[in-house]
Amino acid sequence: MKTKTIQGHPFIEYKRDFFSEAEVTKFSKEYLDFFEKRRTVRDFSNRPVPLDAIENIIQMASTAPSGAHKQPWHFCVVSNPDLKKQIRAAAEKEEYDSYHGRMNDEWVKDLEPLGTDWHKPFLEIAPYLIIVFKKSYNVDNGQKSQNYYVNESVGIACGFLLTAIHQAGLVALTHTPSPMNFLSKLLERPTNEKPFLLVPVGYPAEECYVPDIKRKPLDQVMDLYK
Ligand code: IYR
Repeated sequence: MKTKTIQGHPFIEYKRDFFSEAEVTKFSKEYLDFFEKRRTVRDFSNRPVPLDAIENIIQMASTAPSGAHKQPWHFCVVSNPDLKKQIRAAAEKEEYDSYHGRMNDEWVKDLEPLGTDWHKPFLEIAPYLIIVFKKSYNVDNGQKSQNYYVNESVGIACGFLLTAIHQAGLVALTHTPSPMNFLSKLLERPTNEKPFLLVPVGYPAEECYVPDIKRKPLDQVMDLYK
């Protein structure tokens, strides 16, 4: 393996397998078709999922790029039924308030096609809840250090997480209970960590329904500047 030194730091040569233009087009289309099948799911099965799979999925999420390679994320994996019950109760309390006055009329109307309300049974039914925390800064041996582009970095890691879940043959929900600070308390997280996203993961229920909604076509999400 070829190596060199830049600004006093070691670099290693990086090579990828070469794919032709035809292969690149074919692979990207296959990937598109596969990800067109991803749906956000609210009807979960309680069927067990191997912990190994969850660990692989989180390791995959942790391959995401991040500001100055600080990897400013932490993933809490909850399978304990009592803890899931407490998380559900706290989330439903916040969501009840959100649906009864905290969200404005336009917001509530925009959610109607998704069929959501303040009830969150999936928080107890899904075998695993992955709670993603962002680390606004680090504390190592009492020493504080900075992180950079934390929201961008953790957002990308969550994208990788959802990708890995779909690849594994499982389903997920990007749940956004608001406010989320009850998660810091229940999971006893340090003050440099803030909850970012709650992702129930599992198999879909045998009878699982998703809203009949369409994604924007390419011409509505892309402009080409040639
Ligand atoms: N946090 C609420 C409302 C909600 C918000 C978004 I953005 C959604 O895509 C769906 C629901 C809830 O989780 O029910």
